[in-house]
Amino acid sequence: MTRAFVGLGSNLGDREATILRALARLKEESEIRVVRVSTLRETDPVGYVDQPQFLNGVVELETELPARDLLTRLLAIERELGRTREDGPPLGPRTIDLDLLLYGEDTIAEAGLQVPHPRLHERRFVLEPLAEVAPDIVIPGQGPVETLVAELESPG
Ligand code: PH2
Ligand code: MG
Ligand code: MG
Repeated sequence: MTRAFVGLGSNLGDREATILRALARLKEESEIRVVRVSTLRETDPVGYVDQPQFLNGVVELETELPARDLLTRLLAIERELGRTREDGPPLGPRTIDLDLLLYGEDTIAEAGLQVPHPRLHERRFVLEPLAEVAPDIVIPGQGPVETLVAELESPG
């Protein structure tokens, strides 16, 4: 069993309903256990700022799946819930974004699969909900999540 964390994000359509559907779909997967879900919070868009406010959160999972297979499930759920990648800027609006943030203590750098998520340590919209569900967590190569939250300066 591996403890994994997934970032939840939406800024198109009924954001909360879509995130709740994504969580329901994760619970249906027999190799995935949903352990804990953070509160969902309204956040200002980061990176590409000319887009609607996001709803963001983090879910803690336990899974038997290898990281690559977990990622494949996440991308399939994104597609099921109407996510398309063809149109719009890379950091632009999305109905649902499920980002694999952490997979146990593993560091993975493969095509399409980077764990810890490469921008996790600098994003308030990820670090705060992550610290809420797992205040004890240490991010490989970065340090304790509580320290990273304390070091955040600008919003986002
Ligand atoms: N996701 C992005 C880009 N910018 N900003 C916020 N507030 N929340 C996000 O989830 C987000 C973002 C790319 O995935
Ligand atoms: Mg993503
Ligand atoms: Mg993302």
